[in-house]
Amino acid sequence: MKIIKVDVDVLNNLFDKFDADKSGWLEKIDFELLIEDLAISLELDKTNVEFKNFKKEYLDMWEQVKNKADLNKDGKISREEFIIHNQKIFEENLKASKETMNNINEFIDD
Ligand SMILES: [Ca+2]
Repeated sequence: MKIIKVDVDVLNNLFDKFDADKSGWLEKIDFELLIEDLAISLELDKTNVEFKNFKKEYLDMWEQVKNKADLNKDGKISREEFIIHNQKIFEENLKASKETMNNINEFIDD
């Protein structure tokens, strides 16, 4: 049986992509830059209400991720914190899938 593990190389690449200003940390500014770039590439009007709402939701998401991943509470996510956070999510998802499988298994058994 092959044991699935989270791919650290993929997480490192993701971190580099999210780190829009290449500071070595993930901060709110990175998410702002990403969303601004997205608006430009999609040729969206940045004053558009829908875009503003989308941006707000996106930045709220950053706050939620930050609250969970920023282990030393310095307001930014280091590469290590990013990898730990994603490994945790991966393991939680794996555990949830396993439980679902077990439930289905038991259900069919009965
Ligand atoms: Ca931190």
